[in-house]
Amino acid sequence: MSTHPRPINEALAILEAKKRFASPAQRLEHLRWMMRGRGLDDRLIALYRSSLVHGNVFTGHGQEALSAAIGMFLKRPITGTPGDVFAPLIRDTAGRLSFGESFEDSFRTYLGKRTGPMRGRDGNIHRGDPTRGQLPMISHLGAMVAAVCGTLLARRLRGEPKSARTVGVTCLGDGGMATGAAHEGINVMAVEKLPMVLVVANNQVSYSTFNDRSFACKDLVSRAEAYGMRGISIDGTDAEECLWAVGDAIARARNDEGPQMVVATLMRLQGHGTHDDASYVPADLRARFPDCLEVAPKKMITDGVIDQAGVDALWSAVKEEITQAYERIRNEPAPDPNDEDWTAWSSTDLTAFRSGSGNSGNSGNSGNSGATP
Ligand SMILES: Cc1ncc(C[n+]2csc(CCOP(=O)(O)OP(=O)(O)O)c2C)c(N)n1
Ligand SMILES: [Mg+2]
Repeated sequence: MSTHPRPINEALAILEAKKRFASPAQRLEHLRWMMRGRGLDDRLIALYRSSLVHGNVFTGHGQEALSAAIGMFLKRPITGTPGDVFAPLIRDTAGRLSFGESFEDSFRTYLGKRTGPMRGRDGNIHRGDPTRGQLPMISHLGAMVAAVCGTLLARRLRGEPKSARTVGVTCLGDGGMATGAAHEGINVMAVEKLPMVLVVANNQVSYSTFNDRSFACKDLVSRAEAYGMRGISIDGTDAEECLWAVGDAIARARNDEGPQMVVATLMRLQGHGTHDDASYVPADLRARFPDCLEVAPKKMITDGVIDQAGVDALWSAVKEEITQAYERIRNEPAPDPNDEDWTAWSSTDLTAFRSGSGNSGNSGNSGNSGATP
């Protein structure tokens, strides 16, 4: 059920979007990505409780339907073409997977393996791989809007042809929508008419701050018009609705219909992170929101898309995939300081400049020795 009543022309557009983006086959694929996201999050929590994870674990429980849909409609880069750009947030386990991140690379990062995309050097949730179109998260609170805008603007300035139009997507929470960084980024996105989609997950809480202390408008989607972009408000617990709304928004952005905002109403089903038991969330608020991973299979069974045995088989297959991925990487090596080429600066030239030596400052494999100011 949507939070906004829809006029007849919008209702017709929805029927069309359902056909294009929420076919039975797409709903099945979507369910699988949702399960993969939930399955990986649950496994990461178990590893965290076994003290095997470096850092904290933040999960996307309750947001899988929204997040999984994103990667399904983005084009992954293939050799010679850049592909779309996705800047996921801490709740986007499902979307990261559906956009092509492997279980192995997730596990590698959480376990601090040198074989992972961040080479065991960075916080687990800040992982990314720009060569695959996935930007490493700078912050959950608005910074990624500008990062995606910058990527798309750079492509425009380099003369990206319309026939090869790439799209950028990032996400924001209800709390993130109140930051200055988010406002600046969204304004650039609108003013520059970038082929970009902002997916807002209003999960009712910003850590322990509830909606009534985060914003005063009725629905965050009303901001879309103020910025000058198309916006749609959806029920983020309804998988089918997430599928067609996200698919449609990405297609419109790709089709030069300008920037898009999708605001999904849902509930964060766990604490802010594994360290937080969310005991401050009132039971009546929690009770208003179903779990998308319980609703979706039921609705798909009613619609004749799958039966219960099929749902059970999907869960077993997903859990097995995750176990096998973990087994494949669990004994991979951690970083070895003797083999690392750490410097305090990202550019060795800058290191030389700062150290005053004036020539190559990279000391090869000897860590920071001699280069640290
Ligand atoms: C400037 C800043 N302040 C505070 C934090 C800590 N922090 C990280 S996420 C978060 C809450 C974000 O809420 P919301 O945007 O609604 O996203 P959600 O966690 O609900 O997905 C806070 C307070 C931070 N990372 N940066
Ligand atoms: Mg929130």
